[in-house]
Amino acid sequence: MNIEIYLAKQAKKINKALDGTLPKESEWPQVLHQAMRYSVFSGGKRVRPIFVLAACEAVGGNEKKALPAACALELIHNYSLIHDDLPCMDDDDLRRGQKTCHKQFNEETALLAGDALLTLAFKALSASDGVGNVKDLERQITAVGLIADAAGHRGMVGGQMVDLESQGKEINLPTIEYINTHKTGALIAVSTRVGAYLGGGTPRQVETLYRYGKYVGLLFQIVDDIMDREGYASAVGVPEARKEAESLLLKANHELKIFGAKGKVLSQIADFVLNRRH
Ligand code: GRG
Repeated sequence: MNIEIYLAKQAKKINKALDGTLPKESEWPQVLHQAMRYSVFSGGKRVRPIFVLAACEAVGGNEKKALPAACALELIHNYSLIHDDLPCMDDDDLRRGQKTCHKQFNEETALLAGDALLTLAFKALSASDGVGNVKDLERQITAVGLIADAAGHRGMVGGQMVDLESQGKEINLPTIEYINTHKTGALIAVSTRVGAYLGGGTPRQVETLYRYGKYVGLLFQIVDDIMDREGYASAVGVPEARKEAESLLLKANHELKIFGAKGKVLSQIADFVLNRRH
């Protein structure tokens, strides 16, 4: 299977589900809904939802059960990008090659669009269409908690806080690792974790794919740092960062062994993350 074709097909499916989840632009207050849609449909790669669906597939699960969580992870990711771009954070004018939300609309609207996307993520997680029975419902409720943990103060928001506190200071490697595993890594790791869990995976399968997700999440951030000559790559140097990335890829692929042929897609996605150019 050609991985690029697979990724494009999955992204299309996720975009369709996101379109059905997001409010229509014509709904009042229009400007809020326009800002939410403007940011979500500005060309993201859909990495996190693709991981959710691929992990579900690896455990032989029904994709329908994981699709609401896939959308939720992408909505949370987009809220984080909108807030990250605000003047009080990174103060960026461009995101994905187009105006950031607060530049296209205004700061107040961007702040609220981010808030609304985060809230909508949890509404999406409560969707009942993927639920077949009480056991599915139990898994769905547990997944809400896992995603909240990954997105919140012990996850992405915590990582962002430490990143902010570290600005302009010399930071040590453990702090960089904390930032990487929390700010970016937590959402990616929870993607494979809940994908496997909602797909009906056994505890061993879920834990294994969670470890895979942690390795790939770190790999994703290190590759990003190498491209931008920032964070980990600037602390240890590009050759060392590249070596670490390759070692993470091996560790991630090692975790997939128990899945045999069913782990092939996840292995190809990990290769793609290492070799990506944007
Ligand atoms: C403001 C609460 C809050 C959190 C912000 C994730 C994050 C925390 C900030 C993003 C900053 C950043 C550019 C990190 C580098 C790695 C990264 C997460 C890149 C963006 O993710 P992609 O490549 O983006 O998946 P697309 O555009 O494809 O969706």
